[in-house]
Amino acid sequence: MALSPVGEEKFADTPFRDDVLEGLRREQKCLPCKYLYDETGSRLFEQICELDDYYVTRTEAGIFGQYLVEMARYIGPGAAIIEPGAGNCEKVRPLLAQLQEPAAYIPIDISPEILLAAKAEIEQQLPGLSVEAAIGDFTRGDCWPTTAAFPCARRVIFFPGSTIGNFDPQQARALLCSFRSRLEPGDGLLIGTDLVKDSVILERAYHDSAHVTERFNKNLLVRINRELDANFDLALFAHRSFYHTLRQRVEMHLVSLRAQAVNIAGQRIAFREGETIHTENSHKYSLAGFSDLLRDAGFSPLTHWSDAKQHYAIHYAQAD
Ligand code: AVI
Repeated sequence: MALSPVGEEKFADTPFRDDVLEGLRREQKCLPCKYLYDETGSRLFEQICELDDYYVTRTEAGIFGQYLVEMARYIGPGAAIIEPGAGNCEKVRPLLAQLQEPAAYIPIDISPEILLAAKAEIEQQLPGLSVEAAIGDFTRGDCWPTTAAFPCARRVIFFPGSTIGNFDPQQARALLCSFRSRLEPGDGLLIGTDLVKDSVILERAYHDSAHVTERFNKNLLVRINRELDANFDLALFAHRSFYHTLRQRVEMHLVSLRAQAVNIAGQRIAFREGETIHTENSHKYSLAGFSDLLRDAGFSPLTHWSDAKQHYAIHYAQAD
Protein backbone atom coordinates (compact mmCIF):
# COMPACT_ATOMS: atom_id res chain seq x y z
CA MET A 1 0.00 0.00 0.00
CA ALA A 2 1.58 3.28 -1.15
CA LEU A 3 0.03 5.41 1.55
CA SER A 4 0.78 6.35 5.13
CA PRO A 5 -1.18 8.79 7.32
CA VAL A 6 0.74 11.76 8.72
CA GLY A 7 -1.46 14.26 10.58
CA GLU A 8 -4.54 13.92 8.36
CA GLU A 9 -6.79 15.49 11.02
CA LYS A 10 -5.78 19.02 9.83
CA PHE A 11 -7.98 18.62 6.74
CA ALA A 12 -11.74 18.63 6.77
CA ASP A 13 -13.55 15.77 5.04
CA THR A 14 -14.42 17.78 1.94
CA PRO A 15 -15.64 15.94 -1.17
CA PHE A 16 -12.55 17.25 -3.02
CA ARG A 17 -10.15 15.82 -0.43
CA ASP A 18 -12.03 12.53 -0.25
CA ASP A 19 -12.24 12.16 -4.04
CA VAL A 20 -8.55 13.02 -4.53
CA LEU A 21 -7.32 10.58 -1.88
CA GLU A 22 -9.72 7.86 -2.97
CA GLY A 23 -8.69 8.27 -6.62
CA LEU A 24 -4.98 8.20 -5.82
CA ARG A 25 -5.37 5.03 -3.74
CA ARG A 26 -6.61 3.06 -6.73
CA GLU A 27 -4.53 0.61 -8.73
CA GLN A 28 -4.89 2.92 -11.75
CA LYS A 29 -4.66 6.32 -10.09
CA CYS A 30 -7.39 8.66 -11.32
CA LEU A 31 -9.03 11.99 -10.50
CA PRO A 32 -12.56 13.11 -11.45
CA CYS A 33 -12.32 15.43 -14.46
CA LYS A 34 -14.81 17.91 -12.93
CA TYR A 35 -11.94 19.08 -10.68
CA LEU A 36 -10.05 20.37 -13.73
CA TYR A 37 -12.39 23.37 -13.69
CA ASP A 38 -11.31 25.70 -10.89
CA GLU A 39 -11.00 29.37 -11.88
CA THR A 40 -7.66 28.88 -13.67
CA GLY A 41 -8.82 25.59 -15.24
CA SER A 42 -11.97 27.22 -16.60
CA ARG A 43 -9.88 30.05 -18.07
CA LEU A 44 -7.47 27.57 -19.64
CA PHE A 45 -10.39 25.60 -21.08
CA GLU A 46 -11.68 28.81 -22.69
CA GLN A 47 -8.23 29.19 -24.28
CA ILE A 48 -8.33 25.58 -25.51
CA CYS A 49 -11.63 26.34 -27.24
CA GLU A 50 -9.88 29.06 -29.28
CA LEU A 51 -7.00 26.87 -30.44
CA ASP A 52 -6.63 25.87 -34.08
CA ASP A 53 -5.75 22.35 -32.94
CA TYR A 54 -8.97 22.02 -30.91
CA TYR A 55 -11.54 21.76 -33.72
CA VAL A 56 -14.46 20.90 -31.38
CA THR A 57 -15.75 24.34 -30.39
CA ARG A 58 -15.49 26.07 -33.76
CA THR A 59 -16.94 23.05 -35.58
CA GLU A 60 -19.95 22.99 -33.28
CA ALA A 61 -20.37 26.76 -33.62
CA GLY A 62 -20.28 26.39 -37.41
CA ILE A 63 -23.05 23.76 -37.31
CA PHE A 64 -25.21 25.94 -35.07
CA GLY A 65 -24.61 28.91 -37.37
CA GLN A 66 -25.62 26.94 -40.44
CA TYR A 67 -28.67 25.09 -39.11
CA LEU A 68 -30.15 27.35 -36.42
CA VAL A 69 -33.35 28.00 -38.37
CA GLU A 70 -33.96 24.27 -38.84
CA MET A 71 -33.20 23.57 -35.18
CA ALA A 72 -35.69 26.24 -34.10
CA ARG A 73 -38.28 24.65 -36.39
CA TYR A 74 -37.84 21.26 -34.70
CA ILE A 75 -38.14 22.85 -31.25
CA GLY A 76 -41.24 24.81 -32.23
CA PRO A 77 -42.95 27.85 -30.65
CA GLY A 78 -43.50 28.42 -26.95
CA ALA A 79 -40.71 26.09 -25.77
CA ALA A 80 -38.86 26.23 -22.45
CA ILE A 81 -35.12 25.60 -22.86
CA ILE A 82 -33.30 23.97 -19.95
CA GLU A 83 -29.50 24.02 -20.06
CA PRO A 84 -27.60 21.83 -17.56
CA GLY A 85 -24.06 23.13 -16.89
CA ALA A 86 -24.85 26.38 -18.68
CA GLY A 87 -21.80 28.37 -17.47
CA ASN A 88 -21.87 31.79 -19.10
CA CYS A 89 -24.81 30.71 -21.33
CA GLU A 90 -22.87 31.83 -24.42
CA LYS A 91 -23.86 29.01 -26.79
CA VAL A 92 -27.60 29.16 -26.28
CA ARG A 93 -28.07 32.86 -27.06
CA PRO A 94 -28.36 32.64 -30.87
CA LEU A 95 -30.82 29.76 -30.45
CA LEU A 96 -32.95 31.70 -27.95
CA ALA A 97 -32.97 34.65 -30.36
CA GLN A 98 -34.11 32.35 -33.19
CA LEU A 99 -36.93 30.60 -31.29
CA GLN A 100 -40.52 31.67 -31.72
CA GLU A 101 -41.85 33.09 -28.42
CA PRO A 102 -39.81 30.87 -26.08
CA ALA A 103 -41.66 30.37 -22.78
CA ALA A 104 -38.54 30.38 -20.56
CA TYR A 105 -34.82 29.72 -20.39
CA ILE A 106 -33.64 27.75 -17.36
CA PRO A 107 -29.83 27.56 -17.06
CA ILE A 108 -28.47 25.28 -14.34
CA ASP A 109 -24.93 25.76 -13.05
CA ILE A 110 -22.87 25.33 -9.94
CA SER A 111 -21.32 28.80 -10.15
CA PRO A 112 -23.84 31.48 -9.07
CA GLU A 113 -21.64 34.48 -10.05
CA ILE A 114 -21.22 33.47 -13.69
CA LEU A 115 -24.81 32.29 -14.01
CA LEU A 116 -26.41 35.41 -12.53
CA ALA A 117 -24.23 37.69 -14.68
CA ALA A 118 -25.30 35.73 -17.77
CA LYS A 119 -28.96 35.89 -16.72
CA ALA A 120 -28.75 39.70 -16.47
CA GLU A 121 -27.12 39.92 -19.93
CA ILE A 122 -29.70 37.64 -21.59
CA GLU A 123 -32.60 39.53 -20.02
CA GLN A 124 -31.14 42.70 -21.48
CA GLN A 125 -30.57 41.15 -24.93
CA LEU A 126 -33.93 39.38 -25.09
CA PRO A 127 -36.42 41.47 -23.10
CA GLY A 128 -39.60 39.56 -22.32
CA LEU A 129 -37.85 36.18 -22.05
CA SER A 130 -38.22 34.69 -18.58
CA VAL A 131 -34.77 33.50 -17.40
CA GLU A 132 -34.91 31.33 -14.27
CA ALA A 133 -31.38 30.52 -13.09
CA ALA A 134 -31.08 27.31 -11.05
CA ILE A 135 -27.93 27.02 -8.94
CA GLY A 136 -26.54 23.55 -8.35
CA ASP A 137 -24.84 20.45 -9.71
CA PHE A 138 -26.99 19.26 -12.61
CA THR A 139 -25.88 15.64 -12.09
CA ARG A 140 -27.86 15.75 -8.82
CA GLY A 141 -31.63 16.01 -8.81
CA ASP A 142 -32.25 18.79 -6.31
CA CYS A 143 -31.63 21.84 -8.53
CA TRP A 144 -33.81 20.82 -11.50
CA PRO A 145 -37.12 22.61 -11.97
CA THR A 146 -40.17 20.34 -11.77
CA THR A 147 -41.90 19.72 -15.10
CA ALA A 148 -44.95 21.62 -13.84
CA ALA A 149 -42.94 24.73 -12.90
CA PHE A 150 -42.86 26.24 -16.39
CA PRO A 151 -46.03 26.01 -18.43
CA CYS A 152 -44.88 25.72 -22.02
CA ALA A 153 -45.58 23.97 -25.30
CA ARG A 154 -42.48 21.78 -24.97
CA ARG A 155 -39.43 21.44 -22.73
CA VAL A 156 -36.11 21.04 -24.51
CA ILE A 157 -32.85 20.16 -22.77
CA PHE A 158 -29.89 21.86 -24.45
CA PHE A 159 -26.59 20.06 -23.83
CA PRO A 160 -23.91 21.27 -26.27
CA GLY A 161 -20.11 21.17 -26.17
CA SER A 162 -19.64 17.38 -26.29
CA THR A 163 -19.88 17.41 -22.49
CA ILE A 164 -21.60 14.01 -22.71
CA GLY A 165 -18.24 12.69 -24.00
CA ASN A 166 -16.64 13.27 -20.59
CA PHE A 167 -18.94 10.66 -19.05
CA ASP A 168 -18.11 6.99 -19.58
CA PRO A 169 -20.77 5.09 -21.57
CA GLN A 170 -22.58 3.80 -18.48
CA GLN A 171 -22.59 7.22 -16.83
CA ALA A 172 -23.65 8.80 -20.14
CA ARG A 173 -26.61 6.43 -20.35
CA ALA A 174 -27.53 7.20 -16.72
CA LEU A 175 -27.27 10.95 -17.39
CA LEU A 176 -29.46 10.71 -20.51
CA CYS A 177 -31.98 8.62 -18.51
CA SER A 178 -32.00 11.32 -15.84
CA PHE A 179 -32.59 13.96 -18.57
CA ARG A 180 -35.45 11.81 -19.85
CA SER A 181 -36.96 11.65 -16.36
CA ARG A 182 -37.22 15.48 -16.37
CA LEU A 183 -39.25 15.49 -19.58
CA GLU A 184 -42.70 14.54 -20.80
CA PRO A 185 -43.30 12.52 -23.97
CA GLY A 186 -42.79 14.78 -27.00
CA ASP A 187 -40.30 17.06 -25.20
CA GLY A 188 -36.86 17.42 -26.78
CA LEU A 189 -33.11 17.05 -26.32
CA LEU A 190 -30.63 19.04 -28.42
CA ILE A 191 -27.19 17.59 -27.74
CA GLY A 192 -23.69 17.88 -29.25
CA THR A 193 -21.27 14.95 -29.65
CA ASP A 194 -17.78 14.75 -30.99
CA LEU A 195 -17.50 12.02 -33.64
CA VAL A 196 -15.01 9.19 -34.12
CA LYS A 197 -12.29 10.31 -36.55
CA ASP A 198 -8.65 10.01 -37.54
CA SER A 199 -6.54 9.59 -34.39
CA VAL A 200 -3.98 12.15 -35.61
CA ILE A 201 -6.63 14.91 -35.54
CA LEU A 202 -7.86 13.75 -32.13
CA GLU A 203 -4.44 13.54 -30.56
CA ARG A 204 -3.44 16.96 -31.87
CA ALA A 205 -6.61 18.42 -30.31
CA TYR A 206 -5.67 17.09 -26.86
CA HIS A 207 -1.93 17.65 -27.13
CA ASP A 208 -1.90 21.07 -28.77
CA SER A 209 1.22 22.75 -30.05
CA ALA A 210 0.71 25.78 -27.77
CA HIS A 211 0.75 23.45 -24.71
CA VAL A 212 -2.47 24.91 -23.30
CA THR A 213 -3.98 21.46 -22.71
CA GLU A 214 -0.80 20.49 -20.87
CA ARG A 215 -1.25 23.51 -18.55
CA PHE A 216 -4.95 22.66 -18.17
CA ASN A 217 -4.09 19.10 -17.13
CA LYS A 218 -1.23 20.05 -14.80
CA ASN A 219 -3.37 22.77 -13.20
CA LEU A 220 -5.14 19.94 -11.36
CA LEU A 221 -1.89 19.34 -9.47
CA VAL A 222 -1.57 23.07 -8.78
CA ARG A 223 -5.11 23.00 -7.37
CA ILE A 224 -4.33 19.99 -5.15
CA ASN A 225 -1.14 21.72 -3.94
CA ARG A 226 -3.10 24.85 -3.07
CA GLU A 227 -6.29 23.39 -1.63
CA LEU A 228 -4.95 20.24 0.02
CA ASP A 229 -1.53 21.48 1.10
CA ALA A 230 0.20 19.05 -1.26
CA ASN A 231 3.70 19.17 -2.70
CA PHE A 232 3.43 17.94 -6.29
CA ASP A 233 6.47 19.06 -8.29
CA LEU A 234 5.04 19.95 -11.70
CA ALA A 235 8.39 19.39 -13.39
CA LEU A 236 8.19 15.73 -12.35
CA PHE A 237 4.90 15.05 -14.16
CA ALA A 238 4.25 15.09 -17.89
CA HIS A 239 1.00 15.59 -19.81
CA ARG A 240 0.00 12.59 -21.94
CA SER A 241 -3.09 12.14 -24.10
CA PHE A 242 -3.84 9.46 -26.63
CA TYR A 243 -6.76 8.02 -28.56
CA HIS A 244 -7.85 4.56 -27.39
CA THR A 245 -9.35 3.10 -30.56
CA LEU A 246 -11.21 0.24 -28.90
CA ARG A 247 -12.78 2.44 -26.21
CA GLN A 248 -13.37 5.26 -28.70
CA ARG A 249 -12.02 7.87 -26.35
CA VAL A 250 -9.16 10.27 -25.85
CA GLU A 251 -7.58 9.62 -22.47
CA MET A 252 -5.70 12.32 -20.62
CA HIS A 253 -3.08 11.34 -18.03
CA LEU A 254 -0.31 12.85 -15.91
CA VAL A 255 2.80 10.68 -15.98
CA SER A 256 5.20 10.50 -13.07
CA LEU A 257 8.65 10.99 -14.59
CA ARG A 258 10.39 9.15 -11.78
CA ALA A 259 9.69 7.18 -8.62
CA GLN A 260 8.60 9.74 -6.04
CA ALA A 261 6.32 10.38 -3.07
CA VAL A 262 3.92 13.29 -2.67
CA ASN A 263 2.23 14.52 0.52
CA ILE A 264 -1.45 15.39 0.09
CA ALA A 265 -3.68 16.48 2.97
CA GLY A 266 -1.33 14.78 5.38
CA GLN A 267 -1.17 11.53 3.41
CA ARG A 268 1.87 10.19 1.58
CA ILE A 269 1.20 8.89 -1.90
CA ALA A 270 3.93 6.98 -3.74
CA PHE A 271 4.38 6.95 -7.53
CA ARG A 272 6.41 4.51 -9.58
CA GLU A 273 8.38 5.88 -12.52
CA GLY A 274 6.01 5.96 -15.50
CA GLU A 275 2.89 5.49 -13.35
CA THR A 276 0.01 7.72 -14.43
CA ILE A 277 -2.92 9.60 -12.96
CA HIS A 278 -5.85 9.27 -15.34
CA THR A 279 -7.48 12.71 -15.36
CA GLU A 280 -10.07 12.68 -18.18
CA ASN A 281 -11.85 10.62 -20.81
CA SER A 282 -13.32 12.27 -23.86
CA HIS A 283 -15.55 9.76 -25.65
CA LYS A 284 -16.13 9.98 -29.38
CA TYR A 285 -19.30 8.58 -30.92
CA SER A 286 -20.38 7.22 -34.27
CA LEU A 287 -23.75 8.56 -35.46
CA ALA A 288 -25.27 5.09 -35.15
CA GLY A 289 -23.70 4.49 -31.73
CA PHE A 290 -25.08 7.71 -30.29
CA SER A 291 -28.54 7.06 -31.76
CA ASP A 292 -28.52 3.67 -29.99
CA LEU A 293 -27.55 5.34 -26.73
CA LEU A 294 -30.40 7.86 -27.12
CA ARG A 295 -32.92 5.06 -27.81
CA ASP A 296 -31.61 3.14 -24.84
CA ALA A 297 -32.28 6.16 -22.61
CA GLY A 298 -35.89 6.63 -23.77
CA PHE A 299 -35.46 9.06 -26.66
CA SER A 300 -36.25 8.79 -30.37
CA PRO A 301 -33.51 10.41 -32.43
CA LEU A 302 -35.32 12.58 -34.99
CA THR A 303 -32.42 14.16 -36.86
CA HIS A 304 -28.83 15.35 -36.61
CA TRP A 305 -26.75 18.10 -38.18
CA SER A 306 -23.05 17.72 -38.95
CA ASP A 307 -20.16 19.55 -40.60
CA ALA A 308 -18.82 18.65 -44.06
CA LYS A 309 -15.93 16.63 -42.58
CA GLN A 310 -18.28 14.76 -40.19
CA HIS A 311 -16.12 15.73 -37.24
CA TYR A 312 -19.00 16.69 -34.97
CA ALA A 313 -22.78 16.26 -34.73
CA ILE A 314 -25.68 17.98 -33.03
CA HIS A 315 -28.64 15.63 -32.47
CA TYR A 316 -32.28 16.43 -31.90
CA ALA A 317 -34.17 13.68 -30.10
CA GLN A 318 -37.70 13.44 -28.77
CA ALA A 319 -38.67 11.94 -25.41
CA ASP A 320 -40.69 8.73 -25.95
C1 AVI B 1 -15.38 19.89 -21.88
N1 AVI B 1 -15.00 18.79 -22.73
C2 AVI B 1 -16.03 18.52 -23.73
C3 AVI B 1 -13.66 18.89 -23.32
C4 AVI B 1 -13.35 17.66 -24.21
O1 AVI B 1 -13.02 17.87 -25.37
O2 AVI B 1 -13.53 16.54 -23.75
C5 AVI B 1 -12.60 19.00 -22.24
C6 AVI B 1 -11.20 19.03 -22.77
N2 AVI B 1 -10.19 18.38 -22.26
C7 AVI B 1 -9.09 18.64 -22.92
N3 AVI B 1 -9.39 19.46 -23.91
C8 AVI B 1 -10.71 19.73 -23.81
